[in-house]
Amino acid sequence: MNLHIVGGFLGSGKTTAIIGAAKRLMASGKRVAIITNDQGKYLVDTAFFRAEGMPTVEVTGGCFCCRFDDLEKHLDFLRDTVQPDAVYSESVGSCADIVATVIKPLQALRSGAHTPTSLSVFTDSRLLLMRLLNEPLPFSDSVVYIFDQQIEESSLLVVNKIDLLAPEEQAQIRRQATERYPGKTILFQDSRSEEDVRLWLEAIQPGRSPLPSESLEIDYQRYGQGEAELAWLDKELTLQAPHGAARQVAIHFIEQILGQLAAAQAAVAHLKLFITCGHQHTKLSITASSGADWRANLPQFGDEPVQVEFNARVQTDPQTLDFIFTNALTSVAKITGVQVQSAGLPAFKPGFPKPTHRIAGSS
Ligand SMILES: Nc1nc2c(ncn2[C@@H]2O[C@H](COP(=O)(O)OP(=O)(O)OP(=O)(O)O)[C@@H](O)[C@H]2O)c(=O)[nH]1
Ligand SMILES: [Mg+2]
Repeated sequence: MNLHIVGGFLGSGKTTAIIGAAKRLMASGKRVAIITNDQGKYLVDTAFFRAEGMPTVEVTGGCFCCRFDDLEKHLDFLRDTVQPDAVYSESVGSCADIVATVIKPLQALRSGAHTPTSLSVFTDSRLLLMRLLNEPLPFSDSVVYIFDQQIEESSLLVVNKIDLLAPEEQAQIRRQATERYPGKTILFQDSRSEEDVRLWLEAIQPGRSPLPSESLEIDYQRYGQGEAELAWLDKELTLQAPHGAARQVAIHFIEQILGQLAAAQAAVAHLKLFITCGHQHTKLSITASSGADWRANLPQFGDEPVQVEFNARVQTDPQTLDFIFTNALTSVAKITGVQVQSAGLPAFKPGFPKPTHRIAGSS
């Protein structure tokens, strides 16, 4: 059972790449399983993987590092039930220090029963290019610290969404990243391209890309501060709109949220919606570097109730995020003929990271 750990910042494209890889492997007769991971409880990614027919288990309520025992239990469970050829474990996008707290403990404990095969760290090429050019990212210093630390600890770095850069920017990021990270294997990838996913799968074959041997020297105060500056909200909505109006109502809801977040100067790390209507399902993402093109990904819905799983990871405080969400719901409920219900827990900020194990130094 090959275990591939997939890390990297919120919205960088981890789920997209895993879906592409898993589909490719499943088409060739391989068994694949997924482990999702999140600080929250109702995960859009889990719903999405399951809707794609992929056996998926989840580690919730904290990163793999702080929920290490749950991770091990899930690995045992998958090994004994699904018996997959490959497991993809997607870590929380605000998680760093994976080498010391996940990779090395998996190698060292229980005689390495679940030694990982690979660690890929994803980064959004548009954010990385800004960082390499010393342009400010839309996040606080502590959140940017997490972004940097994730890259720092990688030995296989996937510079993703390369298709969203202009040709001259692509040349620039290839040059700059290669110069800046001489010791790393770097893939410049479009995770929606079958050919690029094939190349990633090749790069994570057993023995192809050695795991990092060096644990980070990381400042947990700054790391914990960055985590605490991101508020998280997970909700489930049911929306009933008059004939033909559901898409417009969904657009109104999202526009309300985005407008209020912008007014509060709350930077979006990732807004994710998994929308189901009858047999139709759609995943919609808005990330730190998205433009306004998200509307194009919303299909016309039928007349059945629209179910929405909603995950928000935003640089603000939980009260503001709750307030904005409630306002948006109220605004939607005022539209004639629309009924909307929501369930889920209040917004929260992740607790200080307390890894179950931490193995420092180099191996
Ligand atoms: N153009 C383009 N879009 C991409 C690529 N990879 C991912 N995306 C889009 O980026 C958005 C976020 O992708 P996800 O795969 O959900 O990102 P993630 O890293 O799993 O996000 P979290 O789980 O929240 O940390 C989605 O709208 C994807 O369709 C890519 O290579 N090119
Ligand atoms: Mg994801």
